[in-house]
Amino acid sequence: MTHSLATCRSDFPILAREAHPGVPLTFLDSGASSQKPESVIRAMDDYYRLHHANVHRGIHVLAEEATALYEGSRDSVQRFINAATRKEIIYTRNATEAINLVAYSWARANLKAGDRIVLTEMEHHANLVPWHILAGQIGVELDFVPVTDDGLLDLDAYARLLTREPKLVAFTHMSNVLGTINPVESLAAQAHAAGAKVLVDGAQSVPHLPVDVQTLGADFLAFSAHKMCGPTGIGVLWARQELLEAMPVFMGGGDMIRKVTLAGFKPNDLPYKFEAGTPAIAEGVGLGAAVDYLTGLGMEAVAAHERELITYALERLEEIPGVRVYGPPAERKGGVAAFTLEGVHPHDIAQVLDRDGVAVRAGHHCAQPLHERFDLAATARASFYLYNTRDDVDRLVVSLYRVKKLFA
Ligand code: 7TS
Repeated sequence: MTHSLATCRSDFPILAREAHPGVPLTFLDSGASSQKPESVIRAMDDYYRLHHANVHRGIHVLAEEATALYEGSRDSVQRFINAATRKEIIYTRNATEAINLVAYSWARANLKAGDRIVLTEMEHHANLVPWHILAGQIGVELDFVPVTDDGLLDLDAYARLLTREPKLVAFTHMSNVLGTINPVESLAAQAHAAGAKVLVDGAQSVPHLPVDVQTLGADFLAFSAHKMCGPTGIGVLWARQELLEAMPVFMGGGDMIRKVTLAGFKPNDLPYKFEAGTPAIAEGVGLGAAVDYLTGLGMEAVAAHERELITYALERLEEIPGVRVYGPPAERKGGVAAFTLEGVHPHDIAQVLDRDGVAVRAGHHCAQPLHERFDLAATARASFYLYNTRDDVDRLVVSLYRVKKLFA
C-alpha cells in the first residue's frame, strides 16, 4: 500500500490487467462503480479465511472477532463523515436502499396527502422513483428545481419552490452526469428556514470530496460503498440521532428487535433498529478498509487530484471538433464528463473506445429526466477517480479521434 496519490494506481490489481490482448485498460467508469485496492480485497479475504461467523449473537471466538471487525468498520465510517455518534451510521444495501428507507420510514410517518417534496431535475432515479412511489401511494406532491443550460440548479426557482412550504427537500450533492457540485450548505440552510427536512444523495460526493455531516447541514445522507473503493452490497444512511430515534422501524426480523413476544415486539437501539437480519458482514469489513484507505490518502488530496484531472479533461475534450461536454466548468464540478460527439450515437462511441481499452459508460446513466432536459436520449460519460491520470485522459482523446475517423 502506497498511501500516496501519485503511486496509488499500483494498489488496484485490476488496473494492471489488459482490456483485450495487448490493449491496456483505461478505466473511466468509476461513477458507476470504483475499483478496489488490495487492502480492501485482502480485508474481505482475511475475514472469510480467518474470522467468519454471524455477528451480534454467538459467544465464541469467531463470532466475537467477526462482530469486532464488522462494528469496527462502523467506527471508521463514523470518523470518515464526522458523525456525532456511531448510532447514526445505518448500514443498508446501497444508497438506493438508504433513500428508500427514508421514504418508507420517515416520510410515511411524517407526510400526508398534499404535502410537498422538492427534488431537482438532475436526480438519479434512486432519488426520484422512491418519491414517485410515495406520491402514488399517499398523495404527496413533487416539485422539481430546474437545471440551467450550464448544468447548475436554478436557485431563484428553488427559493420560489420553498415558499410552498415543502416538508422535505432531497437533492444530489454531486450530479452523476453533469458533475455539478451543489452548494449543499446554503441549499440546506434555506430549506430549514422554510421548515423542510433535507436529504442529500451523497452517492457521488462521499467517494470524491471531504464530507463532514456536522457542517453539511443535511438531515439525511445516503451513499454506497462500491463507489468509494469498497464492495458492492453495502451502503450507508446517516441521519441525525433524534430523527432516527423518532422514525418507525423499516424492515422487521432478527437483530432489529430488543424483545419479541407473540403479542408484539420492542425495537432494538440504534443503529440496529434499522438493520434487520444477518447483515453484509464481509462487505462491512471491506467498507471499513475502504474508508481507512481513503482516509490514508486524504479526501482533500483526492478532491484536488480529481479537480486537476477534470480541468485537463475538459480542455482536451473541448478541443475535439464535434464534442460537446455537458455541465458546468471545472471549478463547479467533480470528475465527471458526460459528452456527445456530433453524428455518432453514444453507444457507438463507447463500443469503439472499448476496442482501445477505454471503459466509459453510455446511456442515460439512470438520470432520464436530466437527459430529457437537455433533449438527449443518451450521453457518453467518462468518470474519474483517484487512480486515474492525465495519461488516461490522453488515451480517451486519442480514441475519440479514432471514433471520429470511423464515423466521418
Ligand atoms: N445517486 C447517485 C447520484 C448515483 O450516481 C447513483 C448511482 C445512485 C444514487 C445509486 O447508487 P446505488 O449504489 O444505490 O446503485 N449511479 C450510477 C451511475 O452513475 N452509473 O451507474 C450507477
